[in-house]
Amino acid sequence: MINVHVLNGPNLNLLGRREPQIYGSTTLADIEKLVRDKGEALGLAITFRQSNHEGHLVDWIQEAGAQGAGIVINAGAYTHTSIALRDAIAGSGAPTVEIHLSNVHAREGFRHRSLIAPVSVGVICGFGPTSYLLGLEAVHRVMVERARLPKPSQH
Ligand code: CA2
Repeated sequence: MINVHVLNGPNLNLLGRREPQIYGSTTLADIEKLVRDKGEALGLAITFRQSNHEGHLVDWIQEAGAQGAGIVINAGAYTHTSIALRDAIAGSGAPTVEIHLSNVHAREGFRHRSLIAPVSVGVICGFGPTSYLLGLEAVHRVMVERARLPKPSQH
């Protein structure tokens, strides 16, 4: 069975309770339910986590890599600052899709740069909670495709 870890960074625990004009009224628990339903439809095993602490996210990325799992990550503000997350994703070998609720490119300049995008398979942003479902579908497709391709020879 394909495993996907859906990881959420700082302040995403506040979703639906503050700043609804930017992030909407859906809570992280609502998003988890949507992700679990979509995961079931795709036949995926889902691990869904949130932390405000960078090191927890690093540990979870390493764990996903060790399990051969894929990652869908909304790293929140760490997206724009964290070399540690970038190194963890690169080192994990886990196919990773970066996602955001908001269209970060339509917002402040400091949100236009992502340190994790260059080590991710791709980026999805601007679709609200649907970004999570698109991210899940994308990582699923990448993992199915990679499993189908012959392994590169060692020579
Ligand atoms: O759009 C996204 O998903 C973001 O990752 C959200 C982050 C932001 O720093 C990124 O630039 C884009 C912020 C998450 C904070 O969420 C809150 C929710 C409610 C109230 C306050 C913060």
